[in-house]
Amino acid sequence: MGVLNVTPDSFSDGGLFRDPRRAVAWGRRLAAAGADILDVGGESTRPGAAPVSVAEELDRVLPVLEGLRGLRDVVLSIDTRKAAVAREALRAGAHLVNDVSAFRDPEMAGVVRAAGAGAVLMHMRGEPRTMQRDPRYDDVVAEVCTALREAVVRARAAGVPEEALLVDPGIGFGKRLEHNLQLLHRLPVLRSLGRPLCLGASRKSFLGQLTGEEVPARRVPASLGVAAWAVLLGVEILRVHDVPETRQVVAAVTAVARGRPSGEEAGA
Ligand code: HH2
Repeated sequence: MGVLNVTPDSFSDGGLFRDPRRAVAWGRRLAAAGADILDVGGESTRPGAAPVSVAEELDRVLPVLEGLRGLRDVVLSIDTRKAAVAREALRAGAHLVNDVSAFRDPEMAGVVRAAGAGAVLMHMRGEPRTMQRDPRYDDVVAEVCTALREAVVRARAAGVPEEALLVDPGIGFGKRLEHNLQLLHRLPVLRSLGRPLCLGASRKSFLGQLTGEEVPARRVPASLGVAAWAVLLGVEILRVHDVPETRQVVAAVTAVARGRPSGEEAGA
């Protein structure tokens, strides 16, 4: 999943793609570099980010989705917490709703159901503006797992089929360094949810804490290391800024884990 933020303030690519033509061109490049999904977002959810109105968010994302619809073999995802934004984005060609609040908007499940779309349910404790103010857990992995299990149950009760749902532990969303590391270390526990896993660790600040690298765009090596770890532990969707680099990692790591090149039968 390639990240395509059409925002002035995203932590890594903020301001790069305010012109929809540049955003569409970048989306095409990500797709050509091997992204299966393009995740278009019009609201930054970085710690401390200010909320954006529905009108402003739609103004940012609709021209980009319209410019990208029809790209062959690419799933278009809308990264939003607002049902009103998701509804219009699905009409404009999106197939998947990536909701960092896991359907807190009471109308979101209905919008996803009506469109027959897929959805990523991500764990976030609190709100972006305040979520990094001293988050605490007794057992972060168990608590994230329980919250995601409940989110899946609620979505199903609202009529969204289970097959349409993916889950994401929400690295950096209401979590300190040790929480992020525990979640990554114990990723297989999340497999008990029985849904495909999505993970967004790319360039995030915990990698800056670990490496001392303050510039997000220079955290690519650390991001790739985490991508390799996640693939080996069975994560199906990696949400990343650096698509060609991550593709290389996935190709190498999956072949080594398999012990043979792709396409060859076992024992060949
Ligand atoms: N992280 C961000 C945004 N959306 N969605 C999922 N499913 N998982 C994530 O970890 C995730 C996400 C934050 O990163 P980014 O979009 O690069 O920055 P910003 O929120 O500043 O726009």
